[in-house]
Amino acid sequence: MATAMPRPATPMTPPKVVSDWVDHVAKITRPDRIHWCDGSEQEYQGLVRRMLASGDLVELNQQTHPGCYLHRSNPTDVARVEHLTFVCTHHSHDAGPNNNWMDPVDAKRLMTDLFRGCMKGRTLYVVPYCMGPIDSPYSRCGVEITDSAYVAANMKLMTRMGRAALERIGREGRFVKGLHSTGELDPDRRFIMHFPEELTIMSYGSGYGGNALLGKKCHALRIASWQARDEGWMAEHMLIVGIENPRGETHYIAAAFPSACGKTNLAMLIPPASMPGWKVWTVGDDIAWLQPGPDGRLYAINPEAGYFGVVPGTNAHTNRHAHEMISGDTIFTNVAVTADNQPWWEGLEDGIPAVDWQGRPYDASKGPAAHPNSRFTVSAKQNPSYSPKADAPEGVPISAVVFGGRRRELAPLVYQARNWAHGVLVGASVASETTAAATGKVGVVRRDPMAMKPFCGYNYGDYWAHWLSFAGKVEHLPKIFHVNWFRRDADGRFLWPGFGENLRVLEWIIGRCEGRAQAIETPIGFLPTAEALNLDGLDIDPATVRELLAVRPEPWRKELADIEEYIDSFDERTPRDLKAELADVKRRLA
Ligand code: OXD
Ligand code: MN
Repeated sequence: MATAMPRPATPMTPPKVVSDWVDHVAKITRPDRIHWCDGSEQEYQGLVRRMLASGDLVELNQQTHPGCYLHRSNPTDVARVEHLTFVCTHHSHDAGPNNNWMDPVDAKRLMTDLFRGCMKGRTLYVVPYCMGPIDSPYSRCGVEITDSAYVAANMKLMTRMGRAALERIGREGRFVKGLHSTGELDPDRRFIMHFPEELTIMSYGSGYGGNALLGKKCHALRIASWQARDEGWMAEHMLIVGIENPRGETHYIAAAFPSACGKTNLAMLIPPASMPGWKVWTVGDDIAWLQPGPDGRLYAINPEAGYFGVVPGTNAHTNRHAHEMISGDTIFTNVAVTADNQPWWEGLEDGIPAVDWQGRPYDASKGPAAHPNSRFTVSAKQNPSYSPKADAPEGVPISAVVFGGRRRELAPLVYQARNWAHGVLVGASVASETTAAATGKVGVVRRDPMAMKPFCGYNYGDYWAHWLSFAGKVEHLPKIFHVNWFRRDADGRFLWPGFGENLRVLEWIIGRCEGRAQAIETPIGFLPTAEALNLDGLDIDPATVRELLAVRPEPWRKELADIEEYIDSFDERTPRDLKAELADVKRRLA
C-alpha cells in the first residue's frame, strides 16, 4: 500500500530524511491516504469541513462565534496521562525517579505492535512544524505524523506549521520525529513514549492536547529539555510576559507555575484601573526556551504560536483578552453549549447551558456542564496583548524568573531568592495542589520542581545541576522570585484578590531587578515590607497584608525537612551545591 501511495498532495518537495521516514511509518500503519500539510488557510478550512462531516467537530453559533467549533472528546480521554507517559533512555538513571521509564527496545516493540495497521481506512497527516519563530536560531523543528484531523488542525493553530518548517528541516536535516495515532482511544492501549536520545516521540491511544499535539509537552518540554541540556540552553514550563511601566520601559518576566494555576491569566493580565499607564504584553503563556544572549543576558522565545488554554473561569473580568480572543476562530474542546449553540462553561457570566460537554441534556446532578479541563485552541495573534516581540528571532531579555504554586498555606505572597543558586533551590522546592489538567486526584499538594514534574525529560538531579551551571555562564542572570496567589484564610477565602492586582507584585519584582524596591531579609529570602508593595486603590486590610507576608519558622522548618527528603530521593545525582543551599536555609531558620 505505502509504495502505491500518492506522493505529497501539494507541490512541496519534502526532504528525503522526512519522506523516507513517512514511507517507513506508512508501511507499518497502512493508511488509505497521505496528506502533507502545507499550513495554508485553505487547508485548515478543508480539515474543518472534513471534521464537520465526520462529526469530530460541531459548528457553534456562527453569528455570535464566527469560525468557532466544538470537539467532544472521548469521555475517558480528557487530560494528560502521567502514569502512561514514559521516558525511554538506555540507562534508567538518565530518565530519573521523576519519570516512568521503559527500556527503549521494549518500548519500541510495544509501540510498533500498537501502530501496526492502525491507520487502515484513515488519512495519515504529515505535519511539519517549527517551534519558535521560523527564522530564529533558537527555534527547533519537528514533524508529527498523525491520523487525526483534529490534531492537524490544532497544530496549525499552535505551531508555525507547514511549508516553511519543511524547508527549514531540509536545510538543517535534523528534526524531532513524532508519531501519533488515536488508535482505539482505549485507556488500556494508551502510551506516550519519549526517546530523547533519538529525538523521537511515539504516542498512541489518546487525542487529548498534551498527549497528542506532540509539538507542545512532548517536544517543546520533554525532548527539548534533554536537547537543551546537551546544547547549553533551557526548555521550561514558563509563560513570558512583558511589563511596560508608565515611563514606557518594558521588563520581561518568565514565570513557571504548574498546569492550570493561572499562567495564561498572568500572561494576559489587565492592569487595574488604579495603575494607569501600565501595559502588559504576552510573549507566551506556557513554554519558554531560554538561551544565553550575546550581551550576557538570558533571552527567551516562546516556541508556540497559539494557546491551548483552560476554559472554565475565563470571563471578561478574570481574563478580558482571552475572553475576547476566543469569541472567533477558536476550537473548543469539551465545553457545554447553550440552547442557541453558543459555547458555555462554568465561570462565564451569561448564558445557560443546555447540553453538557458529553453532548447530554445538561443536568446539574451529573456534574459540571463543561469539563473542568475543557480547553480552547486559538492562534496567539488573536490576543489583543500579543507582544510585537513575540516573533523576534532574538527573543526577549529576561529580568526575572518567577516560580509559584497553588498553596493554601505557608508560602507568602512573594519573596526573592538571595542569588541564583538559592533561586534554583526555590524552584526545586515548588509544590502545588494538583489540578484537572492531568488525570488523578485534584487538590493534593505534590512537589513539582520548576513546575516541570510532568515534563522534565531527564533526571531531576541532572536538571538542577544544569540550572546551577548557568551561574558560571551568564553574566547578567535574571533575579529569581517565588509567588503564591492562592493563600486562604481559615474559612477557605482567598487572602489576595489575584488576577489584574497581581501587577502590584510584579511591580515590586521589577523594582527589585532595578535595585529600587525595599525588602527585608528573612530566612527564606527577601520579602517586601508592606510599604514597599503598591497597594494604592486596593481594598485590603493591613492584617491581611501582614498575613500574606508572614514567614513563620516552625512550619518552614517542616517544609524544609520535606524538601530535603524529596531532593535527596534523586541519590547521587542531586547536586552538592543544591544541598548546601538547603543546609544554609535550614541554618537560617534554626
Ligand atoms: C497544559 C498543561 O496543557 O500544563 O499546558 O497541562
Ligand atoms: Mn502547561
